[in-house]
Amino acid sequence: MSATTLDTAVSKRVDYSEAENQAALVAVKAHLITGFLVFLLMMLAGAAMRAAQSNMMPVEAGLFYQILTLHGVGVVGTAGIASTGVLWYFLRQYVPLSTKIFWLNFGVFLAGVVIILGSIFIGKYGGGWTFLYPLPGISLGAWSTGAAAAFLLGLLIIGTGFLILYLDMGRAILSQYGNFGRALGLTQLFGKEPVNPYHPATVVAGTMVLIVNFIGIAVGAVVLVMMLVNLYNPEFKPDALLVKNLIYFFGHVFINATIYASVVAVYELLPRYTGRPYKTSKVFYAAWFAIVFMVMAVYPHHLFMDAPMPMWAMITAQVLSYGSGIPVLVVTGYGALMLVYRSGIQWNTASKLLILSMFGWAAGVIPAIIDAMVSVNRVLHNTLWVPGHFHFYLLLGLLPMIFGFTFYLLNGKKEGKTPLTEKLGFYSYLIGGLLLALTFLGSGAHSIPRRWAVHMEEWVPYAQWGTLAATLVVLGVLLFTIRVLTALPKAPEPSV
Ligand code: HEM
Ligand SMILES: [Cu+2]
Repeated sequence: MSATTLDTAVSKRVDYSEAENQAALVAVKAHLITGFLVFLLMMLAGAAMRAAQSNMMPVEAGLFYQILTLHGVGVVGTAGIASTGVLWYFLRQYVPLSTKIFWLNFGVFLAGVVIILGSIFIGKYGGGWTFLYPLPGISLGAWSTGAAAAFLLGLLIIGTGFLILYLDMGRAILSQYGNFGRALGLTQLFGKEPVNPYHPATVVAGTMVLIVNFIGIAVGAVVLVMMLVNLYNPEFKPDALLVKNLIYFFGHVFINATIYASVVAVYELLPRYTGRPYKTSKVFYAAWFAIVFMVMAVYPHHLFMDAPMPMWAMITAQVLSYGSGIPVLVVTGYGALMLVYRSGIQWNTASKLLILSMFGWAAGVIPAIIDAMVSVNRVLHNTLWVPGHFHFYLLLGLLPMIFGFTFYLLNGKKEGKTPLTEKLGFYSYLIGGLLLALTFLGSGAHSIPRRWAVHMEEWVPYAQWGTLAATLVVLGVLLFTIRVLTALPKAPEPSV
């Protein structure tokens, strides 16, 4: 297919002025640069934890839990803001989005981050990013009620920013497509409209993300408020199991939505590197429709150890967990392979990262599915197997999508010579990322618990390998970040 048909094949686009496009580009770059800087810092925090567990660096236990809290909340929040940058950049080409509101969410996010940093470093809050009730309120003196409240408040503020952004996305999608069903491609799926293979995949993904994350964050806001009330009014005691359900519903949906938001980089960019359009189809719509429900229904896999949970919820979660992620993963992976197969794809840092993301996502789901079996979960729950599976698909699946998009903005489509910083960065990141995930999985297989500040003598070798892996990842991201800081701000917008 020639470039011109590829251009016209893309469904109708919103007309913005040149100034509007420039302003939007600046805002997207701000999201990405923030992403790189914070990811780098959080990875240093991760490396510090591994170094502490391997006795290479003395870290007092209380501080370890502050770092753990910082790392968890930091990477998840950054994944949220950076993946929003990716999705927003492409979605605004199809529906009229407000750059002001995009900035507003960014500003609110930073304000929330400052409050959370204060709670951790000044207030010494170390109750984990999952703020499990009643832990924030019973620190036994490690941190004050105010510190816990600041942490919860910071999260609440960040969530509010996202809700506002999603309202704008919802408004824009409705103004263009009339209802979310049409935007998701359901009218085509159910035969009410003829199938249009050029219905943008980004609109489908964006609508799915908007629906699930809006619900997820709203639930998060409810539980955060419940816990804030409890902190200052201890007679108000919410049901602990209910609170855990609400928290994990929110956390599970939020982190999953970052992948579903970032994957639009694959849909949008692989066609540009292979010269073939990405066509949507009934199978594609069906997969995304299914995932709207599945991503919300499987969260009880975080509660397999909670005996009072109703049996039906456990069984549903187990069965759906096998399949959750699979529909979109298969459709996306297969679609990506078909695009790449004998296409003479242009290899550069961006396309390499995007292909890596397909591998990392697919491979990382396997240990997750294993852990979603109740019988296996009894053994692996709370071991390092769990960080093993999620570091796998976050480091090698999610981040490569975000990084790949950044290098597309930075280098455009052209082949040219790849700078050494990018080449070295890529391999250091790849090897380090694999080793990091595998040492976590190996540790889990040997029943080494997660979230332990101090490791027993016989666990130390794993932590040492983990520290080496962390160093490689940090080095890779450092090289990437240097390249991004020096070249991204002035990079012109790539033409399609
Ligand atoms: C150099 C890169 C990284 C290193 C060395 C690293 C290391 C660690 C370590 C040591 C832990 C605690 C494990 C334990 O329970 O003992 C951890 C937890 C975690 N990491 Fe990372 N990590 C890295 C990157 C990332 C990234 C990029 C993400 C997400 C995008 C991420 C998400 C998480 C999450 C969600 C937790 C769980 C926190 C908790 O248990 O409360 N990590 N990481
Ligand atoms: Cu989950």
